[in-house]
Amino acid sequence: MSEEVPHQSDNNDKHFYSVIYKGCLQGSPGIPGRDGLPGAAGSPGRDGQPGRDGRDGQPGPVCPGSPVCPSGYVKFQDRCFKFSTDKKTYADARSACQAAGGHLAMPKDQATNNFLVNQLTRYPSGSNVYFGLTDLAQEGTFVWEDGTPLTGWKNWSPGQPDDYRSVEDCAHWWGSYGYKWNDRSCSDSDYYVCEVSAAVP
Ligand SMILES: [Ca+2]
Ligand SMILES: [Ca+2]
Repeated sequence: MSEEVPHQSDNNDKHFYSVIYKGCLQGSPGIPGRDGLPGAAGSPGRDGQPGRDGRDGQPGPVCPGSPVCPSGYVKFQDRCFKFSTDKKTYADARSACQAAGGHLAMPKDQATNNFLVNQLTRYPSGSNVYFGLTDLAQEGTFVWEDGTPLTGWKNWSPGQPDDYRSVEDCAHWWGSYGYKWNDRSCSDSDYYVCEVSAAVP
């Protein structure tokens, strides 16, 4: 049996050796730690400068223009019509249209006739308006200004043409009868409508 007695010298020994180690011995460097985790993304940078404009493209193919009418004419399909502001006899009206490079209007079909008749409201109510159709060459045989006979669509007023008093050879839109057609004395002065073809400029 022994009493446990504090070893006074133990602490002194430890202190002694620790002094020796501190002063003379040094351990090897530790192993570097592992890389840290990536940091958070930074703020976006500022916008760059705009790029330069690209070069112009090649010109497209040249398309043919659509036909147009001379000044003062109204267009219907590929034809141009001019409504007179004066009154002339049929012969003088015909000459005026020819001098302008055309002829008196030829409403050979219902669509053309309707288009023109709808424009006649520009004239005083009940006006008569010449177009290009006569039986001057042979009584009873109506021929268009271009020499073709009237064989197709027609729009005579009932009872017309009647060659009234044997002097009526020139056709006109009859204002007193809804602008249906009538034959009339060619020496009467009336409004008239000229026609030219639309042309590609
Ligand atoms: Ca006649
Ligand atoms: Ca008549």
